[in-house]
Amino acid sequence: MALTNFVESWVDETAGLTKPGRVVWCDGSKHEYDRLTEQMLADGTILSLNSRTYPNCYLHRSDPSDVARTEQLTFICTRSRDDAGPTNNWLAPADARRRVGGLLDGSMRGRTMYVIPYLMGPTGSAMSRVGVMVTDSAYVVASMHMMTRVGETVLSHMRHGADFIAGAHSLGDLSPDRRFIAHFPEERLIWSVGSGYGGNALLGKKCHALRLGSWQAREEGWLAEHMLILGLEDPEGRITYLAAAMPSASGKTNLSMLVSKLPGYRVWTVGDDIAWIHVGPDGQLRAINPERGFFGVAPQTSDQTNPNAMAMIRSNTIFTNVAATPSGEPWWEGIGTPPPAGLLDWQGRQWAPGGAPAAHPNSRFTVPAEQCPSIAPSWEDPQGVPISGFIFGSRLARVQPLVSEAFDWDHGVFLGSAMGTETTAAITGKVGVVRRDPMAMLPFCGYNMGDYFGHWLGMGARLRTPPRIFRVNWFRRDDSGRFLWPGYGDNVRVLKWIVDRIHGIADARETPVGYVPTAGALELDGLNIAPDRVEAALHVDGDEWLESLQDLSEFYRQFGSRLPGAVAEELATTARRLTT
Ligand code: OXD
Ligand code: MN
Repeated sequence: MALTNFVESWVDETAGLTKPGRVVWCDGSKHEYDRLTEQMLADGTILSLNSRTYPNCYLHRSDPSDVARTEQLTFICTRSRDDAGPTNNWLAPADARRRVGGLLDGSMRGRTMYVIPYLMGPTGSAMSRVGVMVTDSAYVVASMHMMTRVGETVLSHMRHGADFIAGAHSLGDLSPDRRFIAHFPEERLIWSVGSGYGGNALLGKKCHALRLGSWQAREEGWLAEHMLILGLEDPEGRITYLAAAMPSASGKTNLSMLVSKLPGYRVWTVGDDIAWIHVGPDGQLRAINPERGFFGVAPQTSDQTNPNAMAMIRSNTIFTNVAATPSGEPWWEGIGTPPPAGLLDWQGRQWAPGGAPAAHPNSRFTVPAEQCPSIAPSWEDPQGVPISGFIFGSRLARVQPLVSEAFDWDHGVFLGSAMGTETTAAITGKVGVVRRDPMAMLPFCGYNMGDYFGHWLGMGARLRTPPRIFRVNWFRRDDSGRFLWPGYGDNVRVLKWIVDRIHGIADARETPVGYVPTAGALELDGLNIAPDRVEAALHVDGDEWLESLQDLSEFYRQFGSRLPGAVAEELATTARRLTT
């Protein structure tokens, strides 16, 4: 297939800027992947793991200063600052071109520039979108092979010659002082320099599928969300699909691959991180997973918390920043086996108990989705899967009950916009601080978040039957700091209530913040939990809520006139319900 002129001329222009020693077009083949791994083994970018117990698995140790997304160095570069909105870092496009362009200028001298044509979404789907990325990192190319569909043939999905997101990535000198991740939504362009780490460097993921994706979704009338997609199969064999937004490192991967503790129920995985959701011709929402692999957080992944993930990462996996045992196996905190003598930490140093964690808290595995034992047969359906419910989940010790259901679409959008969460290791900064993270999109919404709430409200109006919207919080604690709910495989009990509500067969009581399960409505058979703990997990505390609404109205204030009236109205109504 002939390449479009637009793609060729953008690649030429970028090579003119970065001045690589040579240019290689990637075809996405196994042969190419094998060649890249050989080369990376030879130059030390990756190390082999135990080829008997972890065949075709490798360990990559990143630069120690390059271990997480760097939100403070991530910019949305729109002509008008207001279009990026108060929750994004903003640079004027001309300034960004000067500053980031200065770093990209000659950054690939003596290096290979790989050109990666890639597809986000299943082959043959009208919902899939094309990207063309260049990079000087072989590790990024190998990771893109797993996370996206790579090869020139994907260009046939373009609707016209310029219908692609262009992304230039260079490792630069890896210095955090010369690191930028700049998005130019008006030009459908991403420039990333100075980091080789996942979300900063695998441009298909957060930069394309979420930041530019959300911009494009608003223009074209769909949703690009930080959501897993799962199907819950019930004992009658019916599968109900749900999409769930949760902040980074808050258990999305575990939930999407959950092994049910309830007989007769089964979770099917469609995606673990991102959902692109369109309105079908019949007024039904349909979702695809734009990714092709999983880039999951390793620590605390075990046979107890996520047996499916443990099974899928036994082959063809790249581990990043995990610890390594003397027999060449990956190890991390919470893997379920004690640290063996002779363990090497994530930087390759001898590890001793009592010190810093052996694996970096944000260490990862990158693996093809098809290796997941619970992957849904429908996961690559070009039509997507029908979405019957949305879940917004956050990590909060207080306030938010285990599960609640919104009164209607607008109330659900309000509850999503009100999400607060305790921060985790997936971003650089403080861990465990509560921050507002509407719909888990704070770091990923590529435009003014006030407009984003408006876009959500507008989508509801286009739907024949808008999906029900739920809030969940697996992380509520008692006064002594112990989790009230066991979580993991037992979360299927909450999913069952959600699906039963959707099908009109589960009981709920009304509270000022939504419907919560009545005593007895959650299936607790086989779970050894005191009734007062379940009650505490479901409790709605008026004072805690009023306090949190105060903080929320502060958060909303920054959006000024871009905050939709309906959202402000929901806040006022909730406060009224809580005080009367
Ligand atoms: C991720 C993240 O890597 O959200 O998925 O940080
Ligand atoms: Mn994520």
